[in-house]
Amino acid sequence: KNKLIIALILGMTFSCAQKEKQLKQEELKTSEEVFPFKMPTEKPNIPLSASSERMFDYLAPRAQDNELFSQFKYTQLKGFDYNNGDGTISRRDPSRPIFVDGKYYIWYTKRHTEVPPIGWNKAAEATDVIPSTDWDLCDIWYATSTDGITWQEKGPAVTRPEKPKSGWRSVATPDILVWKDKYYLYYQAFDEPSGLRGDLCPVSVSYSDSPDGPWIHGGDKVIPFGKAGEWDQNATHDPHPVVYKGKIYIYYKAAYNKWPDNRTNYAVGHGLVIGENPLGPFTKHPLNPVMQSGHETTYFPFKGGIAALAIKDGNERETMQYSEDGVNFKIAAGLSLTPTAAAPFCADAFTDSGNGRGFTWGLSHFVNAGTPKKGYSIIARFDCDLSLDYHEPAFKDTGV
Ligand code: AAL
Repeated sequence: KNKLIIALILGMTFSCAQKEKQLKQEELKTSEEVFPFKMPTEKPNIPLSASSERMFDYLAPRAQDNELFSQFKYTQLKGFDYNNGDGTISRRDPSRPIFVDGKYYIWYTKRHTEVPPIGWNKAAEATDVIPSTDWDLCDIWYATSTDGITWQEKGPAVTRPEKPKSGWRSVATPDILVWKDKYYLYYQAFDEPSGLRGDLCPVSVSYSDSPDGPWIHGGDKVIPFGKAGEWDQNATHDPHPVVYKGKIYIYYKAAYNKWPDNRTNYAVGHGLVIGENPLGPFTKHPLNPVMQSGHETTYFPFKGGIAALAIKDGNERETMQYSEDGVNFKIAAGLSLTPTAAAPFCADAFTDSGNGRGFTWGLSHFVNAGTPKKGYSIIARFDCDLSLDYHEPAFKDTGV
């Protein structure tokens, strides 16, 4: 009888062990089937590593299926003269192109000075004709193009007003808004050389009935500084308007502890102001900063929400982010060789379609195209595949 019981116990133990082994093998088999031969589109119900788990947080687990992933290709523009690269002419921080009557229009920071910038650390030596940085002593110029590659520089759009009006030292970093058949240029207005307290500057606005101007001054400090001690207490930069949910959303940048303070605590955040009149007033979003990484602002309608390209600064630099509400952004894709100060051509940036389609090209800038002593910037075109309507496999990460 005892022998029988022992045999039974042994038998049961053996079959349990067998079952466990079989289960483990099945698990393994399932996991092997799922990775890496066939990437699932939805999270499989099996134990996953942290990285595998995370993949399903993106718009698609495979980068090449992710509509907010792309690679970037750059093309030199034709039609801009740079004085043989001697550093006396610079173009940077382009606006997003808009298409009006068969032509693309862009606005940008243009510096044409007798000498190249002497550097922000020597800003005290800057004069009325010697620029400290690349964006000191600048005006806002515009150019048109029929193909986005060859541009015709048309002339100044907004120039520096006389001293002591806001922007007398430099007007720079413009972006455009089209609202109720009128055009609005938002830009930074400097009252001191950059590198001193010049960078602690606010945003001004000018408007026109035509993209060819003339431009009428519409106001200063339209994105007011935060109160003392707040993250945007002394700078509102890179204004970037989008029309969303019937309102004007302007994203902007502020750098914590930028010049002339020491830069050990330097960090960049982006805020959002919302309004219904392009000349203001605008209300700051209570959750500002809405973005804690990135440098120059690039935001665009995508599906029902807003997507953003975060470059250069912060833990999440070189990422594409997406928010369903224009406020709460999450990483949608990691990117590389991202366009600096990117200004995409989005046909729906101001149409409030509720179904943003993305873009396939835009403009960006490259800084210090010259030697450090002849520093200047150039505007270049980038092409990519961030459009829901047009896909070019060459830009996707094919792994080839
Ligand atoms: C840029 C922008 C702003 C800064 C400076 C000129 O690329 O972030 O415009 O003030 O650098």
